[in-house]
Amino acid sequence: MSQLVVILGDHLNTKISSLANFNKETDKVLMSEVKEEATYVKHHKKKIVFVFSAMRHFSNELQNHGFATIYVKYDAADNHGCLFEQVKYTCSLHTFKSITIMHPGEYRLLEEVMTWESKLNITVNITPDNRFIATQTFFSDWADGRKQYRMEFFYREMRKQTNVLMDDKQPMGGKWNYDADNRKPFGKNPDIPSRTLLAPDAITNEVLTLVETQFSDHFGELSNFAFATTREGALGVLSEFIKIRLVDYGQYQDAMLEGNPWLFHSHIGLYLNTGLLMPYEVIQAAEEAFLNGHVPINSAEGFIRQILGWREYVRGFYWYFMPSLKENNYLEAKRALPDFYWTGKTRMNCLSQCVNDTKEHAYAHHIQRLMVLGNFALLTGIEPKAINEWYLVVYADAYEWVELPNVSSMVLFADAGNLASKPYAASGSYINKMSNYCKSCDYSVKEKTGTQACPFNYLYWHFLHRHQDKLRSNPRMGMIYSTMSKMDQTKFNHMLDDADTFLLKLENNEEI
Ligand code: FAD
Ligand code: DLZ
Ligand code: SF4
Repeated sequence: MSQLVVILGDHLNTKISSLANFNKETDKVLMSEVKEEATYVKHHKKKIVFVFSAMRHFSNELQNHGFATIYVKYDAADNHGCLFEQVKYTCSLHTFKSITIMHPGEYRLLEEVMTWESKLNITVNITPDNRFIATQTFFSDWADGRKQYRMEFFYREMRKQTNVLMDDKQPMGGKWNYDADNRKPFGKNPDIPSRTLLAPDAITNEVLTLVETQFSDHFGELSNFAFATTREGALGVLSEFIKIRLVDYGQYQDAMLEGNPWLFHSHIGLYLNTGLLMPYEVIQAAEEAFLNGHVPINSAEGFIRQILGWREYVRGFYWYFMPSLKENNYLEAKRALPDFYWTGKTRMNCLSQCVNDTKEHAYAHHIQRLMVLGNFALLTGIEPKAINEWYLVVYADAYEWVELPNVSSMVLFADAGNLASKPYAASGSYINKMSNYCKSCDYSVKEKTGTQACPFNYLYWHFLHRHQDKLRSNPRMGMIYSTMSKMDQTKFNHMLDDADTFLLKLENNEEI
């Protein structure tokens, strides 16, 4: 009697825990491209191409390694449209003693998988998700009893546990964090290396045609698809990043540039989140580059912190706080999502640039997501469910376990500070300092009031003013509220009026 190992579209690695006890004589793998997973939100077209093509390549790799694999294409006659029906159908054709599946990345799917045993009357083994370094128990042991759950302290524990960038028990270089060196904007005509571009092969071309026809109403552009779709390709992207861009990753981590979202970032989030790359091998590559003297400590540490710190932390945070995490709305935000998040049509150049990058590439880097697109959602009070869904749709690396903590807890402060010590709210001057967007904007970042003034300027004060009951007592907000209380009242009221006018325009779907 054999087992059926169900492999999900984001579990694409031969080292996944569900394959650990696979018997090549008796067992079978099932992978299926199903409508339910491709449309539970209307994912960006490029994300679907990436996932389906990577699934097809991985299934071929498994077969080449002697794993008997049943692969169900999206347009196959026996495609049942959802994972459960596909598993049920497969079980009706073969005799399996048990089903094995690695712990799904999203809560909704875990809940669903947990019903299979009783519905199918067969043992279902859920094996631990080993695409992460920390277990869920490690996170909950760390989190239990804490009043605050700051990433920085979790990250230090992870550094100690893994001995990464450690000199005995001390952090290499003497500091845990080199962020102070990592806030440099670009000068004029910066020399930016090109990102790694991979031409689609025959498998990807077939999927491109499928997505073009079956998902034509989804967001995003399909042209110039250049993501890796195999582990080998993803390792190539990683290696080019370590060789060419990591050296400047640190200093330009927060910088933004019109027409180029890629910059010195690694562009590997989608590969980590589908298993094509594993986090520890990425961290080791960056640590080695530092130890060999190829990159400075601020770049190596800054990059490693994103993966060993933030990525591990948000995944632990998600499972620790779900399902209530999804319901948080501390600031009682209820605005509908403005149309420009889909169309890019707004006179606010920073927003238009970031939406257009997203539409074209299914990618925008962290500061674009946080300090432009997120900042606008925070300041204008967009309803958490609407903006969460947008983020889950538009990025090729988006899965709820990582998207939800970043959007609800980091961007929207919807959990009243479990993740962030204060809201990441900023006026136009931050965007102007870190980008060249303002140079070609219809609005003037220097003006605080009036029809030409940058909307971020008055929206920022409107936000602080309308939420003062909830935010004033926050120790990290004391200085800004003290500045607010010393402001010229006439000018301040003018800003509030301008913000009200702007919000009304937004409400009426007028162009902003
Ligand atoms: P790099 O800047 O090169 O960073 C390296 C890696 O570190 C990333 O690939 C990622 O795996 C990890 N990382 C960095 N920051 C974070 C973070 N805050 N949380 C978790 N991992 C992190 N990341 C996703 O993987 N999926 C998402 O859906 C997602 N949604 C986000 C939404 C918002 C509002 C914000 C502010 C951030 C979001 N992030 C998300 C985190 C981050 O923006 C992306 O991981 C990053 O931009 C991916 O590009 P990169 O691979 O070039 O990253
Ligand atoms: C993202 C995705 C997409 C677009 N399609 C599929 C699919 O057809 N079949 C599948 O097994 N997985 C897919 N995935 C990945 C799942 O949505 C993912 O496993 C869950 O969101 C949990 O992280
Ligand atoms: Fe954005 Fe304001 Fe700068 Fe325009 S002026 S690009 S709206 S920050």
